[in-house]
Amino acid sequence: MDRTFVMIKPDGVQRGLIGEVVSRFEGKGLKMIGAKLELLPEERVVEQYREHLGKPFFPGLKQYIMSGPCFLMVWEGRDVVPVVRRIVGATDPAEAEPGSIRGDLALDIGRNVIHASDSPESARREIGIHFRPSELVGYTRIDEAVLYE
Ligand code: D4T
Repeated sequence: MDRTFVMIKPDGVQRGLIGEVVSRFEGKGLKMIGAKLELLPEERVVEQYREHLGKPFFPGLKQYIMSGPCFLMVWEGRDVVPVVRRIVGATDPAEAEPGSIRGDLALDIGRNVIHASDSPESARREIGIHFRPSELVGYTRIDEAVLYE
């Protein structure tokens, strides 16, 4: 099964949206195999967003991500990377479709509630930045027998 990395950013945690976000992924049939609430150290924020180093929004982004706890998760399921990106919605909440997390729950690109990996390669890299293998739990969900053909 494919895996992806998802992170509820400090605005989402502060606004009490952890449960709402988790329940959307659970309802879809995806399986959570790792989760933790953490204040991220600077090195991991820089590693996470290394493609944006040097961009004008990077200092503000780093400060915001480090401003409070983030809720980090790993989710598993068929085609989980694109499936989760669609549930999350466009980066700019003003463009995000209603029904998506950002479309329903955010207004500002700089406070867009959630991050999700944009490719299987990014997912592998980001899971490796934030989780040790021992923090990921392999198990069978009771509904898996009816979720997939
Ligand atoms: P993340 O990585 O947070 O899930 O966002 P996306 O994958 O959807 O979008 P991204 O990598 O292009 O942007 C990373 C992060 O930077 C913030 N940002 C982005 C910002 O504050 N101003 C901007 O102009 C852009 C492009 C939002 C998400």
